[in-house]
Amino acid sequence: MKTSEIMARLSAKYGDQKEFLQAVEEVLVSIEDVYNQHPEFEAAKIVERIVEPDRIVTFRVTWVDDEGQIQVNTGYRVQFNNAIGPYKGGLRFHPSVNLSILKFLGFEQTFKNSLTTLPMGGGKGGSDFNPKGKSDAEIMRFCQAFMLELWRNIGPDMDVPAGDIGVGGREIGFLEGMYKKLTREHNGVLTGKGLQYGGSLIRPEATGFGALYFVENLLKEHGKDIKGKKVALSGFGNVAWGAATKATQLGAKVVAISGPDGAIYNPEGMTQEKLDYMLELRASNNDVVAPFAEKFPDATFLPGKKAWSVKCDIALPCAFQNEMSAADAEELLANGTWLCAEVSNMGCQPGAIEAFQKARILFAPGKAVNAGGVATSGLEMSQNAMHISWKAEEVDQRLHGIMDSIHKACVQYGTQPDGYINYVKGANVAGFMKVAEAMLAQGVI
Ligand code: 2IT
Repeated sequence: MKTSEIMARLSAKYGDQKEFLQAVEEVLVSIEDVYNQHPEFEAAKIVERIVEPDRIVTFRVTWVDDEGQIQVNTGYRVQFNNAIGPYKGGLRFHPSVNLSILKFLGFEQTFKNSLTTLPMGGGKGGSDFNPKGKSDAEIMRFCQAFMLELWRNIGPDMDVPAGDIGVGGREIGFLEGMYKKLTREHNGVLTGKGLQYGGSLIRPEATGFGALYFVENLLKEHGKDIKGKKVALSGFGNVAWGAATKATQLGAKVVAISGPDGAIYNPEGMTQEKLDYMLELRASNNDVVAPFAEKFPDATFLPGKKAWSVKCDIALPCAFQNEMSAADAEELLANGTWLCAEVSNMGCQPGAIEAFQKARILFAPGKAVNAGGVATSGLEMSQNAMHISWKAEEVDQRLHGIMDSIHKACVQYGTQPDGYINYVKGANVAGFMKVAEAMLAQGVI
């Protein structure tokens, strides 16, 4: 297998799918030499097969807004690969959603889910619907219309969607309600459900908590400790909140957070009141962090700035794909940052990763760092299948164990001859091997 040849073929076919091509190239570059030591992979055309989703479902979503106007959106479900378990992955509701983004996310999800140690395949879906400024009733009608089409394609042993950007507990509730109405089955077909109807404790916190458990492992591996370290993070959604909460609990100081309108310089770190306010801001649906500085006088609003302009030890992008550019990375490096852990999916542009790796600082990719979210979804599936619910401590302990094993797998497959751990390579190779071997075992399908 030659990455350049596969990429040339994919570019000719999907030239406009920039994010998808970016995600594929990152994985292929990492796995190329290991792959070529396995002639059985080459003979079975594993790479050619793994870069094509099993199938893509596209549908029209028609709904009526509060003014009585008919609105039309596009819905998708990309069922990428089910070699190791049912398709599993979130739904994203955001105006930027298109096939390139959902294919990149579904592709990443396949390897991420493989890393979790749980039997889950990869999928992703969503819509170009923009939840910003919509009333609860509009959100409900949209979710119902979306499920009216999606329901035939999902099932607890077939495909289990969850949340992603723009889809949280409220949306999962409306989606579950319509699924139940249509099928008359309450079977755990979605994860991220409310606790009253089959949800798992710790699921809302899991992505951010898991990321910090991964960071703890990474620091320990390098003889370091998180206590007293300065953390900068982006985003003020559920994931950023979970990361800020756990970082603070572990003794780090979250000195910067950023949203679309600018950054907050927060030299005193977080308090419970500030963490709660992060959630409040998010619920307001206004997409701004500026009010944070008005409410807390020890914090300063830096209009139009990113969190990366604040001096920190650890950078945690928690917002969106490609949110960190090479220039951002250079700014962090110049300020002495020595660890960057991607919490968002593909949060760093290739130039940023290159800059971090060239500077030999610690860098870990999203598919390893943020896998705690989907792993806890997997634990929600297990609880639903057994018709039981575990205590928070039990879920947290399992999440901890899973993040430990993901870190271990990265070290096993990513340690370079000079001792530097290439976590990108480690995560990609470890995630790939399991899926490839499962595909091989299952024949030509
Ligand atoms: O990117 C992700 O891993 C998620 N949005 C969570 C997916 C899930 O099925 O919980």
